[in-house]
Amino acid sequence: MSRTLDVTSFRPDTRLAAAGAGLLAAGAGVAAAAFTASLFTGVPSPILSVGNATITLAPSWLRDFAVEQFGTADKPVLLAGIYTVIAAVAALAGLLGLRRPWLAQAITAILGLLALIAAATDRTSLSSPPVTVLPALVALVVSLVAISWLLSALGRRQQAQAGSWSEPHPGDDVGADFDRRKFLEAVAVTGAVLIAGGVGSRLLGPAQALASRRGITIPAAADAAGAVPAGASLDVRGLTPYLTSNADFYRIDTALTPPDVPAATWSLRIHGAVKNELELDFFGLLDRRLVERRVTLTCVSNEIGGDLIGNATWTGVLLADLLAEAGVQPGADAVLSTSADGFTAGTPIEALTDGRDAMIAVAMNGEPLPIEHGFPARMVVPGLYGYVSATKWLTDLEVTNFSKFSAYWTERGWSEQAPIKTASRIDVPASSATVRAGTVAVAGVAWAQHRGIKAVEVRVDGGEWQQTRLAAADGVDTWRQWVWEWSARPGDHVLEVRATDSAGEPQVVEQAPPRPDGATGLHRVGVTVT
Ligand SMILES: Nc1nc2c(c(=O)[nH]1)N[C@H]1C(S)=C(S)[C@@H](COP(=O)(O)O)O[C@H]1N2
Ligand SMILES: [Mo]
Repeated sequence: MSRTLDVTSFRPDTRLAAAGAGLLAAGAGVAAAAFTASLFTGVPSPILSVGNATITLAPSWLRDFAVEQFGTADKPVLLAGIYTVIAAVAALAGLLGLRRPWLAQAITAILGLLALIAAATDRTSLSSPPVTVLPALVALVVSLVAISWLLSALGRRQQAQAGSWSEPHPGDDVGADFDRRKFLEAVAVTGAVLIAGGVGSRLLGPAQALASRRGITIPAAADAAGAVPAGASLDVRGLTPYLTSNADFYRIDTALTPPDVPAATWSLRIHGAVKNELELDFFGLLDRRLVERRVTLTCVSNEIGGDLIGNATWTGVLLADLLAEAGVQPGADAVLSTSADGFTAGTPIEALTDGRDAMIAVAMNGEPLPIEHGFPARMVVPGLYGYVSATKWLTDLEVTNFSKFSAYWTERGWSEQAPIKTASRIDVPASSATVRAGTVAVAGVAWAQHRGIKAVEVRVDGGEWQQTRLAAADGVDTWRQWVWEWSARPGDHVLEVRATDSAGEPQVVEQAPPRPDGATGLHRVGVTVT
């Protein structure tokens, strides 16, 4: 180190204060930038942009190494690394600034410019250039002003009249009698910016996914679902609507609060037994061929007659397309999906590639996925219970074998594989209802996803099975409404329903609880006719 940059002659506490000033200035810049970013929708903080740039620029061996070493923690590790490098450079800048304030400013400016470039080239940003680079600009300005101010208060003795500084002589410990009051003032203000920015962005932080969601427009699907067939919806009071609104859709997951995953930071890795590993970001996913399909989801925990079932229009990318691109190696029989909150599901590759519309969904009923239904992306697989297929907040797909893992619910005593069982439900009359004698509409829904419903029958008091009238079919992946006109005579009666799938297989009559692979039995409703 040249003599003029030699800072070793300063007292340790002066050097500590200088390094601290560098750290504080950088911290204030980073915090103010994070706060600025959180004010906008889908604008990553400069730290995230630098992370994204690092991932883009890193040689593949390094990426592979990181993933191997840290697995799903690779991103936190990367961010920690970025913070560490910035802290080290900032502390050094502060130290060097004791002798050469312009050098500290130059180093700060270079850091800021790198952040600007990373932000400007960050394709995960939902916003356009002026807003995208605004946080980095804030980081640059705040840290530059802060370091200048802190060093001016610390590094040199102030000339009484001019307020300009004398060039120190090498070896002077100018810090020995620095303007302590001025320095503490600068520390207090910079510290306040750091704390306010940090707290502010934290407060807005949990809403990041919500803010990000508001900024997203899902492109029209190249392969649209088309209109619901006329007659798929029956006009019966009290009958469950054919399409379930997002607000009414059942929700099942292990998350106390849904993971907060803004689209800008989301990525999906498709790896394992594949020829070409894929890494997708949200916008890359939207750029692909989107399909739109109506699919009825069902929870394995749904009791006979229960309501853990809903029918929505999903938009997404076919898993078959993605797996074809990745190139599944022969012998693999499962895809292990993992969510941002660590939930896992194992799905047979067969169900993802046999021509059914298994997809990574990004929209539900024409809107970006609601946060609690998996924003930004989830799996939807027609015909399989949710716990083995419908992973929300999806982040990772590993092509593998069932023999090599045990998914979340499988570990807890549920079956490894779980196709949805044919089932039916009576919606009206409601259980224990009292109805007037005469013609009574008995109606409900029946489902056998990916096989389709061929018939629904009803019987009264254990009598003859009566054919009901089915609503128009809307493919095989959705439930089907049915109605039967009952000539109800006074008294207490028991109504029962049974469905038959399109292969002619009737639903299982024998009662069984949901565990381990779905309930069986007939839905029975007792009514009083007066
Ligand atoms: N990340 C995550 N995804 C999940 C779950 C979960 O606990 N965590 N539960 C699954 C289960 S059991 C079901 S039935 C469906 C329910 O999806 P929904 O909440 O959108 O109706 O999500 C599936 N996906
Ligand atoms: Mo479920």
